[in-house]
Amino acid sequence: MSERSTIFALSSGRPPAAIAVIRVCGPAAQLALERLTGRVPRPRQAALARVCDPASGEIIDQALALWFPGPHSETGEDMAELQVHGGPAVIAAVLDALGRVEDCRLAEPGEFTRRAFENGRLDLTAVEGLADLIAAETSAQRRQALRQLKGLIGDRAEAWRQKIIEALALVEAGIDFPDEADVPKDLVAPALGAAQQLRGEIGARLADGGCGERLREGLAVAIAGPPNAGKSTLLNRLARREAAIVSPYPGTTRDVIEVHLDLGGYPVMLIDTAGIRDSNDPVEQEGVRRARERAAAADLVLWVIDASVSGQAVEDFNKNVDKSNIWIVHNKIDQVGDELCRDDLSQPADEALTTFPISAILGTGIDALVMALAAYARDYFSVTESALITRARHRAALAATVAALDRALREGKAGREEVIAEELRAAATALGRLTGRVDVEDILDVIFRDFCIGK
Ligand SMILES: Nc1nc2c(ncn2[C@@H]2O[C@H](COP(=O)(O)OP(=O)(O)OP(=O)(O)O)[C@@H](O)[C@H]2O)c(=O)[nH]1
Ligand SMILES: [Mg+2]
Repeated sequence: MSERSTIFALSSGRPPAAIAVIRVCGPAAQLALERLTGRVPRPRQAALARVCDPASGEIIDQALALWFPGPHSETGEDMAELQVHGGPAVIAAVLDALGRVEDCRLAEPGEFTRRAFENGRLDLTAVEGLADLIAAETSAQRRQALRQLKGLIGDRAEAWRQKIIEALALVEAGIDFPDEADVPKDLVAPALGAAQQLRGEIGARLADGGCGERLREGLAVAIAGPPNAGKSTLLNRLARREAAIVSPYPGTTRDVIEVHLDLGGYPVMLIDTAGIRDSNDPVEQEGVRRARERAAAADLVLWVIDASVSGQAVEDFNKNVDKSNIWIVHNKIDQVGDELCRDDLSQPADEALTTFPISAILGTGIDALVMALAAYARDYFSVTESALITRARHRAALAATVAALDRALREGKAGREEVIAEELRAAATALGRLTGRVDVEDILDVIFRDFCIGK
């Protein structure tokens, strides 16, 4: 530990701001405080401090200084914090002065959190929860991230791992006493019983429809339909900004355009796509291919048709899509007479389809559509409060655990203890990877790289 360098960084947001928080972590944190402020405040108590350049003695700023001696700090190491005035020149001068203290250097992205992980203050799922909390854009995302940070999946995985290790110990005890004929069977049966129960528990968690991951990324709502129906106008209206180009020429949108929305506290990713039609233009063809692909993969499709043009049908882009996941949006109702509009909408071609009459240009009917979308998101996410899995990484680790438990169970009571033990060990290792207890060096860089500097 003594060889460790001391890191520092601006931990608060982009300057200028009223206050900027600069954190220092590592063995030389105390020295850095002494050099810059002349003293070390009492642990965990804010103290007024004059921050000076150690070389020239020039006063840089009047600040608040805090001292968190390890191991009872966020990272588990000695930490100092300076709350200075948030101007770029003040921050630059303090960082420059810190850089001249022996063994101190600027932190890499996520390096504070990485130290907290290495010192056992956070497990890997909590680290991911922390990253999600910083990135959370809606209240539902914030709640999910906080649950994960506080150990919802990490603690559960660790408890499962302990049970597997207990089962493994039973089987291994059986292997150690091969001469006493009765012992192994007596030990293996309860071990397999425990494995069976765990397999059921973890399997149930895997069968959650992926809503935890969806909450991180947002519910995918694709806007699709024939060219010129007003899809991009609708996207802009819902996003309340000009995110997509609108023009009177059919075939305007080519690329897929994504906009993140907060609908009643739930995250929705709205996807505008190219108008679907046959075309000779290779660029448009590619746009149409992507449009079909995104619509087929979306949770909900808003199929937009021009109400002033008759005979526009809904494309059967995916036979597996549930009808309730396609809503028909009759746009441009400002262009049709009252009567025609009412006739059209009271007799939808397919009774099973939900329809919304709107004018994307005037905003007519948009409130009803937004309310329906918010209700859809709320229903979709109503089960997420109990969702454990928020990332593909978690899903893969739990699936590997279940697969290993299945192999152990297949071996059965009459099976070879060595094989059962081996599979139980594999199950425990898969769970250990989830929380970062075993050989995860390869994924650490990937996880911490997503953090900002100063966290
Ligand atoms: N009158 C009227 N015109 C609209 C309405 N919504 C869109 N438009 C017009 O319809 C034309 C096409 O609109 P876009 O939003 O570009 O249509 P699109 O479906 O995205 O078209 P592509 O990207 O080519 O597939 C533009 O001239 C819009 O101004 C509406 O509610 N009423
Ligand atoms: Mg468009």
